[in-house]
Amino acid sequence: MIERSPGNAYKCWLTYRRLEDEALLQEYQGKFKKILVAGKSPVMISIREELQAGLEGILGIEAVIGTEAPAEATVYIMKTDQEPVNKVVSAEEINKLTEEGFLLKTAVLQDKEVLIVTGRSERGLLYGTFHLLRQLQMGKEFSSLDYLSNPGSPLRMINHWDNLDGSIERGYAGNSIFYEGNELTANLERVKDYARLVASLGLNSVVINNVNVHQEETKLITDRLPMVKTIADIFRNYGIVTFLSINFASPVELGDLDTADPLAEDVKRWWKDKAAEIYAEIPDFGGFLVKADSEYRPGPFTYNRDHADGANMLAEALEPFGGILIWRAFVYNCRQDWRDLETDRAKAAYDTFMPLDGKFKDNVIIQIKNGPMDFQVREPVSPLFGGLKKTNQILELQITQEYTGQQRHLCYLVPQWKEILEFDTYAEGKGSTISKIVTGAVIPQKHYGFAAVSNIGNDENWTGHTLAQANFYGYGRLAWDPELPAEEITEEWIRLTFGNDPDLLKTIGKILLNSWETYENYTSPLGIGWMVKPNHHYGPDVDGYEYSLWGTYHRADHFGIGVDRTVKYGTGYVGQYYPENAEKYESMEKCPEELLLFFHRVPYTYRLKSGKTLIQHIYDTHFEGVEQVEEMIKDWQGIKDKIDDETYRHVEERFNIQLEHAKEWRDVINSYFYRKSGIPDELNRKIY
Ligand code: GCV
Repeated sequence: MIERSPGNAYKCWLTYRRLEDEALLQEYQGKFKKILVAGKSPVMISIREELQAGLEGILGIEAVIGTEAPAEATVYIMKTDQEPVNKVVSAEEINKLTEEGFLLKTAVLQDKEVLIVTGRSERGLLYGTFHLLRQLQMGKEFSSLDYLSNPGSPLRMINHWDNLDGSIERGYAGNSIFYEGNELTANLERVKDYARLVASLGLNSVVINNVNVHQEETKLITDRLPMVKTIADIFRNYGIVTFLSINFASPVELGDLDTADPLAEDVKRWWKDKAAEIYAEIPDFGGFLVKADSEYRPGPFTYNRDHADGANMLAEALEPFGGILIWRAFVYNCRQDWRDLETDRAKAAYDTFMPLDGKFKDNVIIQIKNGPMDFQVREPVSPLFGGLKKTNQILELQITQEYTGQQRHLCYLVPQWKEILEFDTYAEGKGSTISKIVTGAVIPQKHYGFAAVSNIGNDENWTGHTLAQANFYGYGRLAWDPELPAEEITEEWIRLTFGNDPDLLKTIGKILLNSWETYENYTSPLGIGWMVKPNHHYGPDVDGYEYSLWGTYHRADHFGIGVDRTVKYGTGYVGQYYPENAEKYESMEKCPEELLLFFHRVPYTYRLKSGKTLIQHIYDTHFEGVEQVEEMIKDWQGIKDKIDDETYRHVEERFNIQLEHAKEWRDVINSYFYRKSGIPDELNRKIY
């Protein structure tokens, strides 16, 4: 049985377990005894602490780590311009390094072979150190090393939907790690551990409060600023920049003005003063994130102004301090009449923001959810990506599993994110993938990158379901390098979390990599989404959103199901894509089948490429999904002896819940469609 003492789930992928391979252990022990970490700044201290902990855990040694070269140092962690590393790093290598990148290489210094971790900035060194520890933990080769890595995007961000009372909107892993009862948590050690997890993945920005900014959170920019400062001080030591979500109506809600009109001079002045006050306390403050005119949040529409007016006013206040203003594109009419067949929520963001392309200041970024609706298990990619050509844009993903099983079900999202990243927008011809857009390679942008809604809470294991830690890990790795294959990320996570045993790699890898498809199979079919229970979004309720205000309809009747979004006959949403994609989506035959019901209204008797009718496909996938969960449980049972008891039991428990709830999904969905269509299952299975 593998040693993984109780409480290790807390350490996530930074468990720093002792290497199993004796020979390797001895070889490494020799190599990592004496280390130079050149510098005494807070980030360099973090590097030193991390190394100490990592080497003690992985190698069982207490390394000598000096700020000046200890005699016979074999590892040097210093910037490219520092002696003696500057002697062995070439100009070419330095040129290849971007501000936050790192280089790990073996070199000969004073006749000795040494390992160098270098970069242009302390952040680069921090990321290089975490990479080094990862390699050690995975038992990688350290001779003739020459590995240079730069992050693909400058902005690699986490958004917390934490409220000051300690609750988390769409949080499934306990309460906030930051706040309790409208005060800062007493457990700042945990905030530091969180910063370590974030930095270990190369993530560099965190928004510390919910985009729905209520009364208490509005005060974060005034009375409660000291709380922000405390968090920012911890984050800074790990190279993390702190951002706040703000309430657009703050000047009114805080009682200072009677308007929040973005063009009013006193409003502009108010925000400028606030920005100055924040930067006086937190000089490296990142900026604001804003949800405006969305789901009852205030915004510029109240004053007959547009979103460029709103965003630019705030951006101007932040500009003198180098701050950025992130403005969410999640704007739609959340009071739609379900009888209104013209309005299509999917079109809303594009319709709102396209006319404003080129009107935003260059420190404004539009944050766009991956799909046009809201983080469903499957959606097409938002046409705003690459649609906007003169506007900074970042991708917003959701790590927290709001619609994907709420961390009770396993739904590993890296494969979904990879599909999104590989989607070709054709914005500048073939190859204009999302991955290239978020790394600034398609459209000229000053700011680009990633944001994702956190799945972290104060549960011992951070994520509720221990295997959901892989989602946070996977997001971080993709934000660093969106080209990384899903399989590689998955393998890394398993090695770091559970060890290097090939059985574990194979079995947990299979479980994780199939879990998204499994979840999709037993929930809502072919891209239609929204068959969840309203409000809390857990469990099946096919018509839960059908006659409501939210613009989320499947339009099922006894002939068929789906929304016609074609240009020719439907809502016209398809026309928001570049022609190469529009042509595909417009046609029922060419439309990727996994999105068929998103784009088309399809009769139950329609034959899919598999030769099956739509109705038979719905029945089959739902039976299959449950069988896949059963198989997942068997696979997990097969590695019982290789997982510590606590983790084994915890995951098994969640899997059993998942199985019960998958059956519920299967039966509700199949019965619904059987009753609507009257068409029996060809295999005569039990449908109620
Ligand atoms: C933070 C969905 C969620 C809301 C969330 C909103 C958003 O509607 O259900 O909880 O609010 O998205 O992204 O702003």
